[in-house]
Amino acid sequence: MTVESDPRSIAESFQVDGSLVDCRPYGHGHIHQTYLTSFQVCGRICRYILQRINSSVFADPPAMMDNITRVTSHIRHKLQQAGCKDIQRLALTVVPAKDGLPYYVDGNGHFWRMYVYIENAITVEVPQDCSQIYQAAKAFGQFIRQLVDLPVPRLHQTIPLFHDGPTRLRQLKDALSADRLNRAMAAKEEIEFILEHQAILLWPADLLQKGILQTQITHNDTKINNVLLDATSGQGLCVIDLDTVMDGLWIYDLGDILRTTCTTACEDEQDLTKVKVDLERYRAAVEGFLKGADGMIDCRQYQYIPLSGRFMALIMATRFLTDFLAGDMYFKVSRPNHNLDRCRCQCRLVQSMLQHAGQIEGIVDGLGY
Ligand code: ADP
Ligand code: GN1
Ligand code: MG
Repeated sequence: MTVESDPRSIAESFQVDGSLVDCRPYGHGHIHQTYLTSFQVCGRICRYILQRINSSVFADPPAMMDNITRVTSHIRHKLQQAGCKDIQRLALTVVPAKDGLPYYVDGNGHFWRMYVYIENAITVEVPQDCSQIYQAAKAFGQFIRQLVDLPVPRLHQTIPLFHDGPTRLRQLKDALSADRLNRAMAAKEEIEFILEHQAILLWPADLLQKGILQTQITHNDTKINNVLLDATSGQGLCVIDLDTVMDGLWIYDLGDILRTTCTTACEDEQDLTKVKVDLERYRAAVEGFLKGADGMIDCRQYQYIPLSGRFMALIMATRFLTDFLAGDMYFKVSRPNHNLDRCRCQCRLVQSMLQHAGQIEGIVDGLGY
């Protein structure tokens, strides 16, 4: 039996000064094991985020860390050129391991990494108001703009076909035909809903193939808790969780921030009556993202904005359902049927987006282009 590595001793394998005084689980991410660590240095406390990388999800952690190192250096350089102050809080800083690599491999072959903890910042799971939504979406929009001139070579594809609708649909169908745990019965309505609405999943890949949409570097995981907001001013501070930064479509990034902010319900809300689009929230996400992207998105493509939210909500419904059927192997779960609840919630959100399609188009028409 393998003995799990103690995060406290792993923390000391990175280039940090001082002595470790605290190490505790942190955050609500679905993928990695995240810890907040505190070191005492000359009477002062310095904090760092330590993460055990989930290598079932990310097959090549060194390639992923290579992407992250390049992306964070590029952003830092741009901020320096623009004369920004407080750059340590505006871009993630990777702390190298003692051997100089941007990760550490423990005795069990697990990969770990460390970031400087950004102080006086918050992450929200459900935004309290439209201002938080606007600020978060603006930060994600700015992020894709900052990366438009990242020098070659292309970033590694850390998860191939990550947002490819046809692939996700096929994975669902495979899990459904295997139905290893006899769970399909419990998800009858959701399976029907996704299959009935599968055209929503196929649309982006089709537009990409026709050359109507082009790839650029995108974040690909722009849910609201992947951006830090300044605790004092409320402004968008720093985009985090850079594991999936790679070639993608802007509709993935706008779609995911829309999906996670256009309702007051959490992603795993069990009371489905709470899961509905709030049009003011929707508008705040669209306006923030376009403001941050600052002309990066051709206004002739604004017609795809309504599609973006529907696409990301349905692709997440599909992935949650696939994982439910496969036995909860991918997303962290904390209760029975957790992935099924998440799937239900996303299906309901798609339904509400479709019900409000006219008003959503009105928001897009009002953008003034
Ligand atoms: P996951 O991929 O599992 O979602 P994240 O990288 O998003 O992991 O980290 C989980 C949480 O930890 C984030 O939602 C955020 O609250 C917090 N976090 C991560 N990095 C930092 C950082 N550098 N400074 C402050 N908080 C952070
Ligand atoms: C995962 O890592 P985290 O929790 O920010 C997932 C996203 C999903 C999200 C749903 C690499 O994001 O794609 O949208 O859960 N990340 C990966 O909450 O699969
Ligand atoms: Mg995250």
